[in-house]
Amino acid sequence: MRSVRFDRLTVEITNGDIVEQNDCDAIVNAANAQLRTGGGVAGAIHSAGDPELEELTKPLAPIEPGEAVITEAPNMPFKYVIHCLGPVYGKDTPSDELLTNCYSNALKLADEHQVESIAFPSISTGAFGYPMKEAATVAFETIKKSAPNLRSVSYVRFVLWSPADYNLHWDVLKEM
Ligand code: AR6
Repeated sequence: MRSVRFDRLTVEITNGDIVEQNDCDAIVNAANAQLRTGGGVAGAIHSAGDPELEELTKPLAPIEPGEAVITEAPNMPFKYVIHCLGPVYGKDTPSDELLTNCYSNALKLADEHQVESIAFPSISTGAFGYPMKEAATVAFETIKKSAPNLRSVSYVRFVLWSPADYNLHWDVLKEM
């Protein structure tokens, strides 16, 4: 794990599985518009919890690219799951603006719910095809820009699925 500080916010990166970040108050889902289970992160989160999670998300769907909604986290060690719909790269445009909205909306929702620590996956970089380095730049720039406005959130963990993704994210983060 490596970390940097933006104002009073600590941003840490780690290699691992989003559903194993048991010490965080909230985790973020790289969701689909229907807020159902799926592949990748959405599949992992919905199978880690129980079917009640889909019952909680159903009335909130569908959501638009860039939007974020919050639910409790039934049978998981977190207080909340924040579900974000990332842009399909090059199809939902402008993709960089929509990805920015995901991170800023998720952080705002977390802060409104008195979340202190939150774990993000790399939204849109799997099934939705966003190039990893560009996505990392958008993510960290948005987190840095949001930092001065956060009252409750003091810790952000960025969880990368592979060592290669972790290294690439550190290359981007250390330049900030
Ligand atoms: N923990 C952390 N990161 C993960 C995990 C995990 N358990 N699993 C995959 N990743 P994706 P998207 C990485 O496809 O691109 C779903 O089917 C993965 O390597 O989960 O936003 C939904 O239903 C990649 O870097 O999300 C949607 O339809 C990143 O997490 C669609 O995919 C995001 O991959 C959303 O696509």
